[in-house]
Amino acid sequence: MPITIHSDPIPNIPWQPKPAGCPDVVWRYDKNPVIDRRPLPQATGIYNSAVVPFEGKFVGVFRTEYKNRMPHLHFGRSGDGLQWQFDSKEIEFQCDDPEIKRQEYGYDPRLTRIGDTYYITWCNGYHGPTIGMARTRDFKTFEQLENAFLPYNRNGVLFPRKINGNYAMLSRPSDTGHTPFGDIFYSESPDLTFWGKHRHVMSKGLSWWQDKKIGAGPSPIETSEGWLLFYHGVLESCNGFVYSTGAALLDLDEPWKVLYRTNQAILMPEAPYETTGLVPNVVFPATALVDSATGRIALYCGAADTFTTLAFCDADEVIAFTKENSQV
Ligand code: BMA
Repeated sequence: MPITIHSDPIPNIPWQPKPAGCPDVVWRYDKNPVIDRRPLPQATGIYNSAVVPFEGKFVGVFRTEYKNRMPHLHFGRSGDGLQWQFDSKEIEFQCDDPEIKRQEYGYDPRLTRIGDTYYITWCNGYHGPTIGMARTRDFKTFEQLENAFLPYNRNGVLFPRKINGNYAMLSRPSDTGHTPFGDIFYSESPDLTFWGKHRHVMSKGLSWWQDKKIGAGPSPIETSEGWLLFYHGVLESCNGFVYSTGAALLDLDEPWKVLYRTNQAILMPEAPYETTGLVPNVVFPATALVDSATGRIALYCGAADTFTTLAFCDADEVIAFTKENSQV
């Protein structure tokens, strides 16, 4: 039975076919990095960022790291998803409540469209990292909402539709530091303010590439085979953490049930821009654009906490690979 993908087509999705002889299910853009070092005068790099199609072009919310090494969220736009222009000032969120607006830093944004509204979730500094939320319809004004969870939490990722009548989000409870642990959990909310019905989705472990911690990547993609989730898995070596990418399929109605999960990384730090940078050996998927008409998927990844890169895969192939090479 052919796989169906429940989202809009993106006819101008950035894309390159798989190179002949490539043995992998995910392959890299041959002109990486898409966003190089020093993309703004005050920035060391832009990485781990969120892109969506908008009015026939592309826009995004970008983790922009300044020379004091503090991360801020900047807006950017692109005609083709490859050449980007960034606002030089960080996004100014609208909110009357100073307690909500408090943002010591913001990083690792994700963008999720639900209906005609685009939601940003990010790691928000509120007495430690937690999940910040904002929404926009036009990418001109951004309304900040309540932080979703108590500190400490990271990798908050919304599902692109309500589930069981509620908004749904994955997240990864953490600590204030570099968190030497971490599993993915699921939560629901009727109103994006009060979150509950917390469920465990999946744990770190099973094999070494994801032995230290895991975290959701881009918003899950709704397919006839389940929610396709790309996630990062972290190994701790004698030289520090190594961030790779895996894939999983979650049950459509009860997404805390994992149907399949890759028993190996489908993308690991190998290219020079992934192994060399401010934090070596990091490939961190934060956006998955999918063209439902062709099954083409473009993954925007942060690389070495310095660059933004593109990798590609095909929905049919990555789903088949996940099923055939699964360990749950
Ligand atoms: C995590 C986050 C990510 C980063 C990674 C590797 O804790 O800060 O944004 O890519 O570490 O440094």
